[in-house]
Amino acid sequence: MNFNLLNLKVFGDSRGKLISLESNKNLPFEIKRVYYIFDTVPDQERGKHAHRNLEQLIVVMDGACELVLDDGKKRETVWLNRPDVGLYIGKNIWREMRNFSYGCKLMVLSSDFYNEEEYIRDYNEFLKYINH
Ligand code: T46
Repeated sequence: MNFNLLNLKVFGDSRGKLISLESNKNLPFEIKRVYYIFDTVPDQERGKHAHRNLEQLIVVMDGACELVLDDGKKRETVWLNRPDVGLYIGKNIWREMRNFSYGCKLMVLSSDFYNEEEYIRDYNEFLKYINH
C-alpha cells in the first residue's frame, strides 16, 4: 500500500533532541505546506477522505492517535505515538484518524497547497475513482 513509516534521524544530546525534515532528501517530496492539528478529543474522528495527487508526512509531536489507511483493496491501522516516526502517505489512500489522546498534536507536511477540489470525501466515490 502506498504508505510508509519513516524512522527519522534524531540529533540528540544532553540538551534534548532535534529532527530535521528536508524536501527530497529525507522526505520523498517537496514541502509546499505545513499545517498542524491540536486540541484533539478521543471521541472525534478526522480525515475520512483521500487525495488524488497529494503526498503527506504526518508526525505526532505529542500524544497519540490511530490512522486507518485503505487503498480500496485492504485496510491497515497504524498507531502513531512518537515524534521520531513519520507516516508518509502517498496518493490515492483513504485515511481515517481516530482514538486521539486528549490534546494530541500532529504536524503535517504536504506536497502541495490546500485545494478542496483535490479531496475525495465520499468512500464510494473513492472506490470508483481508483477502479476507473
Ligand atoms: C489530511 C489529514 C491528515 C484549510 O483551509 N487549509 C488546509 O491546509 C487544511 C488542511 C484544512 N483547511 C480547512 C478545511 C476545513 O474547513 O480546515 C478545515 C478542517 O479540515 P479537514 O476537515 O480536512 O481536516 P482533517 O483533520 O479531517 O484532515 C486534514 C487534512 O485536510 C487532510 O489533507 O490528510 O488532515
